[in-house]
Amino acid sequence: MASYMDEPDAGKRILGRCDELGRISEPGEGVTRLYLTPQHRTAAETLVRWMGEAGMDAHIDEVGNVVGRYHSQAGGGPYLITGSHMDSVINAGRYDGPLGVITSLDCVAALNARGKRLPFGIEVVAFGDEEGTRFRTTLAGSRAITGQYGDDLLNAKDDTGLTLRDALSAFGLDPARIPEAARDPNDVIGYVELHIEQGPVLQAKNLPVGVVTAISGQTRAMVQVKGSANHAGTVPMGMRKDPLLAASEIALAVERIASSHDNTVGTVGFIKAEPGLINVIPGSVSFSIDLRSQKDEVRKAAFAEVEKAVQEIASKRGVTATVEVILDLKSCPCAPDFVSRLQAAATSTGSEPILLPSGAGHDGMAMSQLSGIGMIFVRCKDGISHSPEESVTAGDVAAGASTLLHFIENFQGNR
Ligand code: HGY
Ligand code: MN
Ligand code: MN
Repeated sequence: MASYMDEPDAGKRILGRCDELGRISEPGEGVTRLYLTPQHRTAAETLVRWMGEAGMDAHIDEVGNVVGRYHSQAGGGPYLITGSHMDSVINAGRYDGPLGVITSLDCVAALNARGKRLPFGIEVVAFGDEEGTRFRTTLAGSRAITGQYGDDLLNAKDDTGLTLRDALSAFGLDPARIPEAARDPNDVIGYVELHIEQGPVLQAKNLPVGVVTAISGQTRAMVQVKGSANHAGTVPMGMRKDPLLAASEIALAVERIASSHDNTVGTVGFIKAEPGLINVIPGSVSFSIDLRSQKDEVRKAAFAEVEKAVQEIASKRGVTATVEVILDLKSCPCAPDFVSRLQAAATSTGSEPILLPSGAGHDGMAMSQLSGIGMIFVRCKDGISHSPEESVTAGDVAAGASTLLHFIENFQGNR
């Protein structure tokens, strides 16, 4: 039977496994593989198998991350951690997360095929919950590994009302043992992640890979607007207290405020009107706000403007509004020596070592609690992501893989 490494082209090997993993999904368009679901279980078991074939000791940890260790020459650690997330948004592409997991695994498989061990260990992690799609608990997998897991996560509920605590138990995990997932910082010498760019820069510059300088900070909030439900046919327009129109005006204010600040983006991605009937003026509306900026002080100032606009619009329209911040993540710089080593690695593989920030969030924001972090971006078609249209080429994936492998093989085991 052909073995994984029989295919000499790393790009083709990696894309083949991204396709295989991408087929482990709920039915529907694209990939939907949510945290602690049967699809998570099947994908995790597949990754454990692949890691074992690459010479790693692999297991599913206390929060459902898949962890594989390729021990050092002396056996054991300390470990350079690499990987990405295995969960997805709904109707996702095949590469947001899995490309980093499979490429990291491919690097280890290539070393293993050569019988090569390094002065340090390599730990490949497939984080079970980076997106937070099911429980709105983003970075939950990496926060367990860095010992930042709190009851705020365990009490989070999915759309059926099931708590994360109960979902972990149903998955066969014991919430009381979550602290065992935390790493000893002395055992970790760095974190490096390969990820699709999810933006247009590399394509515009016609480059296969780029090196990330920093990950933008993000504020996520849920807004509740309460008006008075009423008959759509009888209430004159001037006498309405319509929360949906207030929410619409607030969404436009988010757009205006974000557009007025450099390198800042604002999105209303979720909105729900209740009772949600064609002939009823809604009584209440809930919606999300996702605000990001490369500079934390800019993000906080912009969010304060949004909160002010929410109250001004609500009082003008005779409705009430509450804003609940559900996530506040500081921007996260990549370690300067990781950036320069990744630039050297990119150059060695024939790519120009371009630097660029990440507007998307990544597990590195949590992993930076343990050690320095670095990120490699791989060009994706038209920058599209969080969509079944996500697309990469085997050539660019091979360039990303050789950049990551060069970084790993030349990494000095200092912290
Ligand atoms: O939202 C993000 O930036 C990432 O996809 N979790
Ligand atoms: Mn994503
Ligand atoms: Mn991602």
